[in-house]
Amino acid sequence: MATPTNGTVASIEDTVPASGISVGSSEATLGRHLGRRLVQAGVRDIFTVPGDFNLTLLDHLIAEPELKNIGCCNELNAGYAADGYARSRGVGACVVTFTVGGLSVLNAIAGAYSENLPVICIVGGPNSNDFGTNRILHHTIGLPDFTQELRCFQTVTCYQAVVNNLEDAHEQIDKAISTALKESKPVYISISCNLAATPHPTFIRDPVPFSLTPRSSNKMGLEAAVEATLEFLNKAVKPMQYGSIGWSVGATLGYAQAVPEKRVLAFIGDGSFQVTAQDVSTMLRNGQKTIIFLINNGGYTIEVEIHDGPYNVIKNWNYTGLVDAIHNGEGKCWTAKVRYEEELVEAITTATLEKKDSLCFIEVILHKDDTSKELLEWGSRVAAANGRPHNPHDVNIQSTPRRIAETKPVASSGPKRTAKQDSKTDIDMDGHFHLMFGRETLLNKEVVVCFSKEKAASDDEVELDESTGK
Ligand SMILES: Cc1ncc(C[n+]2csc(CCOP(=O)(O)OP(=O)(O)O)c2C)c(N)n1
Ligand SMILES: [Mg+2]
Repeated sequence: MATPTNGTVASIEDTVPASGISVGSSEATLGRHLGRRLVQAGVRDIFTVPGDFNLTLLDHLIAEPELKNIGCCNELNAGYAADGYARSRGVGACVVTFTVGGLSVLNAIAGAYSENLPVICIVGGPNSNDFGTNRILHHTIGLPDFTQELRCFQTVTCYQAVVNNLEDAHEQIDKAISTALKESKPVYISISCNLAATPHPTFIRDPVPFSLTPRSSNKMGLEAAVEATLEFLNKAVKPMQYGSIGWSVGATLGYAQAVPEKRVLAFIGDGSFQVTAQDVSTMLRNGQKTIIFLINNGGYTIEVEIHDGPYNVIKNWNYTGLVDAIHNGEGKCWTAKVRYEEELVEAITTATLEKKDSLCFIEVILHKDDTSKELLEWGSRVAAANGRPHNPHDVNIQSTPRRIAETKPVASSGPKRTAKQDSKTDIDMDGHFHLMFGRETLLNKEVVVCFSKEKAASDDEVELDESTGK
């Protein structure tokens, strides 16, 4: 057995393991170790899509009793779900397969980076023996280059661990997880597919090189800080957000998974929903009872307010029919389509009383021009900014393409944003409802405002006053 390079655990082979795990035990594998580390960091659910490079890893992760596998319909949604989960639990994780999965999840990880979320993105990677062999692997673009995926992740994560040997696996995993927590940014961990099931002495007990002590807080101090922060944010000029549409479906899935005792309300635009709709399936599969308000205004209204054209009109779907089809008789689901205020009020009443244990999907039909003044103003500002005439003297030399080899990972100690976004902030309404706003839909939806006034009555009941539909 090779000597571990991680000095903190180099001599544990002969000691009695604190966790009672012996090297011969099936719990001493790299995969099990990663699973335990995730649990120690606060992860209870992992959002996954299988692929041949990560199958063994998944076996070992789900063997960890405290870790639940939440299989998603695609990697982008798995990443968004980890984002939503991290908003609630302080950390989230997704597991995908090499390159085809990795490049799909990238957009979600970039969003998590922009929003300071510690998302641990785990990729099942190539066999350790293949590194440095110039072999062309499947699921790659056909070049003998294993670093393509890694280089993409370098730009959107604060740390990357490529685990292709057992000696420093422990150290690399700990470094990645602790960096994610410390910097509140996503990290990338690639695990060679042939190592996940392999035991090593460094995996047999739990040295804790990073602090995992629960964060305690002083209630009064916290309230004062929240108040001061809110005041500051309300005055702040909002920064441009990452704003990738489709985020809200996956993020709702992840957030709801993290707070099973609460009910999440999601307001999702029709255009955004069409990007990631599949994972309503995963919500149903996991018994979630979110209320989704699908805002059907027939297209990309935000884009209309910036610059209109035929491309902003989308195909109208039978949204309730789609959700019914996904439901397919498995799980609890209720759908409704509403056009008038009274119908909306009635649907909310049903969703919160009779159907309180079901996933409720309420399609709200709005006129395509039903937008707020703020959105109209915002649209003209964006149009003006995008339409500035070309001025060669203004062109930043950074815009000249650089060779990839020159590209450096994003410095994790870079400037922190001072103001936080509005549309993704979840609002805890007396511990009952959590509102998740589609990034692109908040600005122009009056319907959102009315719900945020309400307070639920008791811990066991979820109530919305009928007047909330106004
Ligand atoms: C992944 C991605 N693709 C394209 C865009 C550009 N975009 C911004 S808003 C938007 C339309 C959103 O439509 P919808 O969810 O129906 O909201 P609405 O504006 O109609 O309220 C699009 C296509 C984006 N932000 N993200
Ligand atoms: Mg729309």
